[in-house]
Amino acid sequence: MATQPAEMTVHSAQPYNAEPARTVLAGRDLTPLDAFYHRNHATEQPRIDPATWSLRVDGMVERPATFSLGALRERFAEHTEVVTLQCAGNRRSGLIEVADLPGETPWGPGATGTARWAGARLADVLRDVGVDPAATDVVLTGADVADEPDEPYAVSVPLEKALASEVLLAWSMNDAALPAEHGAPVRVVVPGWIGARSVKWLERVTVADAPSSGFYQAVAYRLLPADASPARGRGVPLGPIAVNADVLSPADGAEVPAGRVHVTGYALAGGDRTVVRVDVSTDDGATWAEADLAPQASRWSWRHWHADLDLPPGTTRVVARAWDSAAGVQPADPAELWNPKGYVNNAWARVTLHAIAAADG
Ligand SMILES: Nc1nc2c(c(=O)[nH]1)N[C@H]1C(S)=C(S)[C@@H](COP(=O)(O)O)O[C@H]1N2
Ligand SMILES: [Mo]
Repeated sequence: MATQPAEMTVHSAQPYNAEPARTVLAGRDLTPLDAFYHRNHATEQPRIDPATWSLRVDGMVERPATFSLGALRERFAEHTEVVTLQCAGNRRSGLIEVADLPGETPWGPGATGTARWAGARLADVLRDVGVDPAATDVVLTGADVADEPDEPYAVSVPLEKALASEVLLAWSMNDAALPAEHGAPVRVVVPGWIGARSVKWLERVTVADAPSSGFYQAVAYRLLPADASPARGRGVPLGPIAVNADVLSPADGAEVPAGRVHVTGYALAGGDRTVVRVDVSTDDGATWAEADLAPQASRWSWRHWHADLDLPPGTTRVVARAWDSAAGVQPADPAELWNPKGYVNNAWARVTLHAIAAADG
């Protein structure tokens, strides 16, 4: 079926940061490649020739090794996981309404998407080279270098997560070769964790006894108290995603016929939790109704929901919140979670709908 390429909201061309409209994400377990958000830090996307690319695995390992793409694919079994990626900055625009966040990309609801990823398990590669028992972290380094700071994109994950069977070195996305802009030839996919840990254009895996000292681990992607300013080592590094949800259809501000309105959205539990309930409200949370949940496509994916609401003519704000399997629920107010880098806005989802009474006669 030929479809038009999805229209993206481009926040910046270089680095390329873009997100789809929320309605494009609605009702699909897998996000089409042309509607998958892009989040980059470097001005230029690195140009990598897969024929000469190699992955270096070093640090606290018994047998440091270098794998060509062919060697990686031949030596390690391919595994598939359906995983939702979500940028820590998703929904930042809701925090900017509370207080400005100069210099931070004003992401709407679309800095998230779900794909079927296939590749080698990072655990299999690490076991192959032999991990030193004193190691605690795994540093993942990409090929791209931003203007400021002038260092490659590198972050780390704790060894325990790196060894979990769901963490992939992916070369395929939605049954196609991984697109260059999503990190080809090989990217990391760290299910349940903020998108920043899923390093694209992977070049090096370094086993270590400390987290990465790089900018994106030690300064950025950390949760700070509201009155703190970012500094090396301040705040806590963001790892597992917090429970979140959004309304995906109708669009925010849409005009709909008054009466029964079909509202749909997604919920994402984050970490290794699952979505257990989604509530919707048309009176700002005074009363709630339970939404119907679609199956969760995988432990690592979002779960779509829908509800039929009876809307009177006029303007109604539809509110939604999700609960996860650890009894976590979204907070009501973005002001409660405002933080100086504008991360993890998981306040209740809110869209405004204008219901139009049917014309008589
Ligand atoms: N090498 C590299 N990996 C990266 C990034 C980057 O800028 N460079 N951005 C990270 C962030 S913040 C996110 S949210 C995801 C976005 O992945 P996507 O562009 O494929 O959607 O990639 C992560 N991996
Ligand atoms: Mo991100």
